[in-house]
Amino acid sequence: MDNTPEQGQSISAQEPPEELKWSRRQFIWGSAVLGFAGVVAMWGRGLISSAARGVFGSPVATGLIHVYQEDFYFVPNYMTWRVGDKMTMRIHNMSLTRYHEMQIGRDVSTENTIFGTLTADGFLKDFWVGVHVRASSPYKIDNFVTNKAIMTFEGPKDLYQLATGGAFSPTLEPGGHIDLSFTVPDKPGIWHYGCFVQNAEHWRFGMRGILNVVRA
Ligand SMILES: [Cu+2]
Repeated sequence: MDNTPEQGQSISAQEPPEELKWSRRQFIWGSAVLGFAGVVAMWGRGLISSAARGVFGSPVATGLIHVYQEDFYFVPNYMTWRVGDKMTMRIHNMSLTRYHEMQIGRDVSTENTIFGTLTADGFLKDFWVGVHVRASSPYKIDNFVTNKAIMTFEGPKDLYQLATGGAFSPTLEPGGHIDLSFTVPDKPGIWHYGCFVQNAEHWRFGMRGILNVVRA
């Protein structure tokens, strides 16, 4: 019985070493830090960022922004713009083989075919109507429908391959790009952007995005 602790000296009754004595406050702060680290780690995986985006919206894009067209998606596929911000949107067609366009609007047009009702050639409601847009740095433009935007063009106008019909939309050849400078109009709410090239196949393949326009 030599190993039995004497009364008053049992292990459980001993004071823990000083460094193990976490106060309640330390515990709460420690948990908060660990929780925050977890959130940051998950943010990297996009889980929290997409959840937060659903609640708070994506970070506001302003100044010079880049939109990349790929086969068949946009990067980014979600943007938030703030009314009154001055923006230059540089659209790049990154495809090596495909033409791509970018319309922004609401209400996709449809047509009835023997295959049923199909997406037609674009949006019925054009975001760019009445917006002052300055176009510049045109390169490898297939055609550019400006619809009812109020346009100014930098450089020789024939480089823009101006065309008519449908919503505002530059269509870029593979490797092409264009800059569009504008002040975000007071048209708040959710808008959509998309590419309707090849009988709207690109749109159906998922070449689309969401634009959230917020008031300052
Ligand atoms: Cu496309």
